[in-house]
Amino acid sequence: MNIDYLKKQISEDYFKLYPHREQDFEELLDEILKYHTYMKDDLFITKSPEWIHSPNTIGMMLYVDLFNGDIDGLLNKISYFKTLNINLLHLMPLVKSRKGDNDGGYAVSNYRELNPKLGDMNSFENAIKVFHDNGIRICIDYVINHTADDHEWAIKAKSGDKEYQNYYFMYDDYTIPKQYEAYLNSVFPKVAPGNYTYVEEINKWVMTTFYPFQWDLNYRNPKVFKAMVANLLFYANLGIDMIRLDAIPYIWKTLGTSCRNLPEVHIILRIFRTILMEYSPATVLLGESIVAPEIIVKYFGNDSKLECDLLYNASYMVEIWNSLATRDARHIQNMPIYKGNRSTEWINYARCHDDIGWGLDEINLRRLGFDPLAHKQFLIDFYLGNFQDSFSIGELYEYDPITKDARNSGTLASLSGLEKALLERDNYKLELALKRINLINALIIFRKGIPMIYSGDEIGLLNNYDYKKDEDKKHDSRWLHRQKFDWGKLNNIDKCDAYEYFIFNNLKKIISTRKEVLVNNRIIEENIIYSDNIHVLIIEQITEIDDENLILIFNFSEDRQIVETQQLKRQGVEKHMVELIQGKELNFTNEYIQLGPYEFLILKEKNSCKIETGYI
Ligand code: OTU
Repeated sequence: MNIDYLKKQISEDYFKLYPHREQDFEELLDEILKYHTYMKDDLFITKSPEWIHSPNTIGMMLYVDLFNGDIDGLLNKISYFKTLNINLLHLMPLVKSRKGDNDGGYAVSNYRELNPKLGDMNSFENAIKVFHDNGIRICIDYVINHTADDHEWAIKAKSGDKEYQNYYFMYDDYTIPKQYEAYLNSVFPKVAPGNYTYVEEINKWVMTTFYPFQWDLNYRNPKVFKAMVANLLFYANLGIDMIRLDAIPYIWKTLGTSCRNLPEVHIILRIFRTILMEYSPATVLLGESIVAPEIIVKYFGNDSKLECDLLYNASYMVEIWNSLATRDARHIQNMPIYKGNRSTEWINYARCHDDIGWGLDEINLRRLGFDPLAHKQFLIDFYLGNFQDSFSIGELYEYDPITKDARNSGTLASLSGLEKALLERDNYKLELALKRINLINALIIFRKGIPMIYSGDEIGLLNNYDYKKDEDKKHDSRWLHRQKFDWGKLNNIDKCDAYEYFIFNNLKKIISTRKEVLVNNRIIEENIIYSDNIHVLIIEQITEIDDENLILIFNFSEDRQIVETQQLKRQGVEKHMVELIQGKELNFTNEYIQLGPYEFLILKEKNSCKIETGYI
């Protein structure tokens, strides 16, 4: 690491945030040097972040305790990950969090101690090595917007220590908080309305954008910035490959603004990125910003000023659910394909530990003739299961009885119709639900980017209603889809009449096909191919190797669909192709391509096709 070079790289940005704080800047650089001396040489499986572009990289996110008890339990399941070809694990918050409600671990009491139920830092560090030896990379959360109210800094602040009170936003009365509130929305309007909490012990108002026990950190204080950089380097030193920065849009606050997505956030991310690039180039940053599509993409930065290496493709996720409810693929089709710069990738996912918020592109909706408000209401009702003929069973999250606004909770399987089909003992609906799940998996695994599977979805776990009995969880319907992994169900993946068999083995096949077909190759660009059929999405994937391009076709409806080959030919697709999952051939001399309910086709030109195809 060349500290003088780094200094040159970050100084301009640093002084934008902290004008005239030369002393603090020197302290930051000293801190970076200090951490560097602790760094072990053999930590990283690769020294470059290139692995994020490899089509081989397939992720799974899970809560360590819910998955298999603790870190040792996780290590025992390495062969399970290998069966599915999973080689990137996002371990949900695993550092110490407050007792009682802790927002699923997102209220951190100590960034450097493991949740004692899971193990300790030493065993975790060893586990990372074992995972690396097995070719599995590790991602963990870094909750940077707030700490828990029992973090050491918060405790010191509560004891009256002015230095630590300045780590947060604290006011003696409600005057300034009120001025802030005039411009702010609530993130959790139902369970945690407002952005400030009165803390009796110190008779002060504390900024708490999320839950009242999550205290917002004050990045205007260079000491906070330095401490948070130090934690970042601590994680890099552990050998963590990917650091998920939680809730990035919120980290900088300015009175009189929405306190979301402010320019200073980008500066902070740029500095984080630049430090890591020099400090440990193989460690990548995944930014979590679930906001409007055109705002999300800005967190990639640009070619000269990189920010996050990876971002959640939240817009794609929402468009998948939207197109499934409407059976109208135009929504996804018209979604702008935001290109990050060369060194970035999207994380493609269908479900995660959070709710689905319906942040659709309003201009696109209007263009298609939908009223955005009414349409959002339709989606909320549809995935709740209230809408007539909806296949879904879910719950509302953060329902506002006045505006009727809400988000939706539920597992991939339940939102896709599996729970309803089983309840109604309807084999036809069951068949459709399974096909829908399969389609969703193909949509996230075949697109450019890193697919991230939410643990449990690979065996079709249904909604779990037990959280309603838990005092600390019952107010938060996201627990509907956060449940213990059901290892008993895994026995069913070998029984060919079980739905777990269908879901698991098809997913496995989709993943292995992606790996085989893109071996030594990578997708560099995606283009939409238009047809008259609004239920069908067609994507052309241009790959690095000429003549190895792919055509993906997805039917979003439960009806048979037809695409005229003439329309594809007009857009340059004129080949004798092979479908890679099923093995069938498609000859474009036929007038039509026919698609069954929710069928998808992964097509490659026949002549270039060397891989073995065939159904599971
Ligand atoms: C994240 O989500 C986490 O994923 C949640 O599980 C946490 O509760 C939360 O942060 C607080 O730590 O509002 O509904 O734009 O959307 O950060 C989920 C980003 C959330 C926010 C996101 C947040």
